[in-house]
Amino acid sequence: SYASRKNLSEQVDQTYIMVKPDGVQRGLVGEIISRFERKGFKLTGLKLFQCPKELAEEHYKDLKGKPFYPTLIDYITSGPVVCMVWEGVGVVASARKLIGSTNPLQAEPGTIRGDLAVQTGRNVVHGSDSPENGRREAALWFKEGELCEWTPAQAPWLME
Ligand code: IDP
Ligand code: MG
Repeated sequence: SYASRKNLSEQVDQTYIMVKPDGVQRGLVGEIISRFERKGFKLTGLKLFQCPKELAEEHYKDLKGKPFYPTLIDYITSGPVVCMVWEGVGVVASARKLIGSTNPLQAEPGTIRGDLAVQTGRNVVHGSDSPENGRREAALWFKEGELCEWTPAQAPWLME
């Protein structure tokens, strides 16, 4: 049942989703949030935020050394981003499917990048690539106390 499953917190993953500066500038915040909301995942963190360079570098530390790394850091710090944490069973992989391929020209229609973007360097949204990175990134972008523990009223209508 939902009541017993919700206590098995090890089944519930966290993913860090971010509307990048191009998504904010293009007025796509509502559209992007709406796709995760309609799917049925639980929002536990949300803020508009100007990312400092040090945080962008920590977030993308695995890409340090790539030719596009300096412009990636400039891009992510070029204006406000919308930071989110979404939770649910299987949320990390499912969110990556909703987002689509890194290169928007290869992303399937129906995905966020497939519908709303054309270039890898302006691909409007970030999503964590593993449950481990989901937790790491949620903790990196949000302070303790910024995330909300709550039970959406729709929960029993989403999960039997
Ligand atoms: P992902 O965002 O789909 O997980 P990653 O390979 O983790 O893709 O790369 C992180 C971000 O770095 C991408 O979303 C994109 O903004 C940027 N990026 C990756 N590859 C390139 C590239 O070849 N040119 C420009 N930007 C890139
Ligand atoms: Mg990635």
